[in-house]
Amino acid sequence: MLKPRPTATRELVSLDGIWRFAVDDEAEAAPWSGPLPGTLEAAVPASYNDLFADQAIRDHVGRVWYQRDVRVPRGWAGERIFVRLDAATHAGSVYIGDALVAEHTGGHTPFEADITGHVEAGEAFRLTVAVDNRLTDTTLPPGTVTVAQDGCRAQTYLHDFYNYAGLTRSVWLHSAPALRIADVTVVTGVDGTAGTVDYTVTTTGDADVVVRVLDAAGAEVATGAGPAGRLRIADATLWRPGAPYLYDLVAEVHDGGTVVDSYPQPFGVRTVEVRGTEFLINGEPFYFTGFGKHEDTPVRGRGHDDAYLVHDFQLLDWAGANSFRTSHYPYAEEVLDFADRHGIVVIDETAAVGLNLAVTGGLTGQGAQPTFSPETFGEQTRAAHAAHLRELVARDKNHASVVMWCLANEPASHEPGAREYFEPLISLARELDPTRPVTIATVIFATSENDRIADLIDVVCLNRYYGWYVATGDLAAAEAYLEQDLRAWAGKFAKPVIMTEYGADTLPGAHSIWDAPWTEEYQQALLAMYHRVFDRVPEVVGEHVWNFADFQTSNGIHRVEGNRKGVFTRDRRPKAAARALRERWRRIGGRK
Ligand code: BDP
Repeated sequence: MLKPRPTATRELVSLDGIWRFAVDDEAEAAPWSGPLPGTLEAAVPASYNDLFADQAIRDHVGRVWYQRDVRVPRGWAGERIFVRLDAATHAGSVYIGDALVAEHTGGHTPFEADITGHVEAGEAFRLTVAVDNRLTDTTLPPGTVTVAQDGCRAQTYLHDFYNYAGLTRSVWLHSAPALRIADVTVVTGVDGTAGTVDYTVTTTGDADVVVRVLDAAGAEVATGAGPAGRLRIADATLWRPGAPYLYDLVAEVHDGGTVVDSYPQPFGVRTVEVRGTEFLINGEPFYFTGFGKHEDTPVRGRGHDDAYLVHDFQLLDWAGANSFRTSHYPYAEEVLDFADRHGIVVIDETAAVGLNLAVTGGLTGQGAQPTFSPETFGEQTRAAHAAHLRELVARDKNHASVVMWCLANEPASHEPGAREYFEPLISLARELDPTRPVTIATVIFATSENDRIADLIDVVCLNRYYGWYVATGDLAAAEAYLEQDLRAWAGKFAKPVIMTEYGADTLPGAHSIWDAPWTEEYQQALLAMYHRVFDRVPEVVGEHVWNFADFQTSNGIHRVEGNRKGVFTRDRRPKAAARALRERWRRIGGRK
């Protein structure tokens, strides 16, 4: 689905701001049919949970309502008119006046509705959105809703981060011509000093398609005609990590002498390849330094925030990080656009976190039942996973920054049924995008011996907590475990290995001369220990510390104000480990 952009033929109105808000009262049959009850208002984009000083709203399990009045610009007569939600977490239903115009499940991918038949140019309408935060065994992430005797619902889930919900990303009203560009796909290659650009443009009807490639200065460097083809950019400037360069593929629909639709798709010329135990970008070995992140900030929860976006990328640069993983769900498109423009490499992850009944909120143990079965995660979960993957690839396929798809975080890949569950999804990912490697972030219970899917993926990604959940406080034992584990994976699979999670909860201000968990010295010593081991194992091609910043979790006796494995605090102040990382990563990156 194309990201809406204002062009010569398309207009865009932001619907962000303050909306009327109400928690669902199930006795009320059709809240969308008039103004919402009560006086609450909510900010969009933001998770609603932390906005109000009301525990009942924060803990609410079910639907909430957002509503505002919208006026269609008067010049839009004759255009198609759409409402587009960048995210409704986890499910959204959209009403124009009394009419239901769209329903969508999946809290981290966009959806839109053509509302042309429901609105008039120059007229106002009532826009109401129901947002449902419930997680079940067929949502991603999965969860369970229980109902207590008093009728109150409670939500549990198999991941530690807090279940923030609401209109967490921007909402748009946009126009486009009836005969228009529906989708653009760009795949690039390098041929000597030239860049090759394989493009496909789909349209809503029979149309003459013309494409032009503009360089960053706006000069035309290649042209073509027809819905698909290969263009060549002579002396192309490549998109490189740390040295990004973007072109625009301007797709046009021509009718006689007139341009009836025009859409610019930014792209970078670059290649990605896994060869042997190397991860190559533009044919050169790439070593990932960076973090697993979260979309998580005070007050806004999971809501997208441009100020934090800019600041987080500044901190990545400060720390010498060249990459991050969108753990544990697709991030806002603004984040990937920013990564494209600033040369930060992204491992793009689905929302499939928690397909593992043996892990509950960071505490580990054997699950009571098998993870993959018709009664637990079966066909329906997989169908939801496949649908989500299709939406993710459709949304993110043109981002130069995205170099790999991560299909799941810490699934029970060692349990029976894992192969049957994942094999079709891995094939689907390759079919949807033959150009990018595929991975899965592997849980500590999955060893090189018992894992059932690692041969199917391109890069072995490991989440390991030696020195924290295992061998707590014993870095010597942890070092031995880690090295043995890494060498076993590298030896068996002969693939590149990335440590996609390693870290220690750390309370800023806690200090000790001993190896004492929770202290700033311990976080630093633990990371240094991992780095010594990485430097001894040649197959290791990357290190992503868990986590960039502290983040909110559900309540639990093993969490003190959330997960504290951040190298930065939740308000982005550095812990002691930050400077040590900066020193190492800037050295690796050839900077000082
Ligand atoms: C890993 C999960 C991550 C958690 C982390 C932790 O992938 O989401 O936050 O453990 O417990 O298992 O800190």
